[in-house]
Amino acid sequence: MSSACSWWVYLVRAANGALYCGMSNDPQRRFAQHCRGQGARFFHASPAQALVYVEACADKSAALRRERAIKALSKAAKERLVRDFTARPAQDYSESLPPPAEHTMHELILHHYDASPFAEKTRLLLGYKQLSWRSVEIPRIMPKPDLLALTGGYRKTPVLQVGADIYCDSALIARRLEAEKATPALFPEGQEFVVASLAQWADSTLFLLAVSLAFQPEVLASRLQGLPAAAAQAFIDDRRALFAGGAARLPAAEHSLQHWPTLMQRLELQLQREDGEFLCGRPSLADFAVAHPLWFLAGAPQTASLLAAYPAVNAWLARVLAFGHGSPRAMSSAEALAVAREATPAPLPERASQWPAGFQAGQAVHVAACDYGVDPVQGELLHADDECLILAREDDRAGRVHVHLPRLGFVLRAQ
Ligand SMILES: N[C@@H](CCC(=O)N[C@@H](CS)C(=O)NCC(=O)O)C(=O)O
Repeated sequence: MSSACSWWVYLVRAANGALYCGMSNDPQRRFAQHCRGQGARFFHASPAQALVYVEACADKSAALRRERAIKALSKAAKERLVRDFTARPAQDYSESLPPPAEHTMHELILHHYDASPFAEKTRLLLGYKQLSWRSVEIPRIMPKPDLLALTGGYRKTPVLQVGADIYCDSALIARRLEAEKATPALFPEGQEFVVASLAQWADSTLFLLAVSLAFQPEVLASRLQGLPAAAAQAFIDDRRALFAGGAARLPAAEHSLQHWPTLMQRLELQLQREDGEFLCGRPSLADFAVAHPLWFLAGAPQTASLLAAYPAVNAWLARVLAFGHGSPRAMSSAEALAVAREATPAPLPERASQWPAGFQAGQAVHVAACDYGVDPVQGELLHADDECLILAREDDRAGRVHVHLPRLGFVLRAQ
């Protein structure tokens, strides 16, 4: 076996004695991730303890076949593999491991501003997971030259940066944070679809309803009170432009005012149940997604009254907000650009690529949100799987970056 080979199957022993089989182009890094509870739910039941078997494969598809074959073996046959492997002379054992790849741990950098509901959702996710992060304040309206140097065109708030990897949209950021730290989970096992779908509904329907209530002319006027007239007008013009060209429409305030109590009453009834501490029993992404539009309305006296009649909703909202924001430390946008420039994008995910029909690796593409803020990101398509697209792009100020965008709610087009 030669260490020049780039794909491996491996077995990891969990603390309870069970064996986990996986494949990777860097089994030691993979093992380190498993030790942090990442990369396989298997280790949520019992933590990873030792990398006990590695086998070199000719290429990725050979590794996939071998992984399937090993997974199909009986426990006794897997134990035999481990015994024979570890019984080999020590030198042989270490020679068969690939050289450890160089991986730098980068800080989580959130580009956001205080008043943004989606930023508040993301700050609470960071608090829920008790993560440390760097906070870069971005402008509320265009232009956002430093942010766009990283994203290549995506302008919405927030954006997460990890070294030279840029994550657009809070739904994808949630998945990145789950990969960063598996517990406490945002997608509790067995509830992944329900949680993601409820969050998607809240991030779209419920959020737009809340915005239409907060942007009623007299409410908006008092929200913008204190701003010079020109700045208030610039904000209004910016938000009008934000919705140009996208599929989303703000509901008329007249409709939202009539629909709002029905939704609040449903939420109230669900939360009044004895076990109604959180929407799906234990905390999940759904709580944070439903909470941020309510936080937005609660933040202004003219709209806070829309929540007043729902005591269980208020108690639940206080519980969600009590997760706090984790440990942020300010960073300037210039520093964040320097981090991107000096970093190398992380290796691409090992998950098999799911290319959308008609697209392939290396193609020049652009990707844009479908709903609003549809400014496209252009780049070279590197990876596509069920949840995300990754584009590579070069920027004069940010260097080579990988921009990660969600599949859902975004459209990919050939350039
Ligand atoms: N689907 C996006 C929506 C983000 C969004 O709409 N953010 C608002 C602020 S809460 C925004 O970008 N407004 C315009 C801006 O900040 O420039 C996500 O989940 O991140």
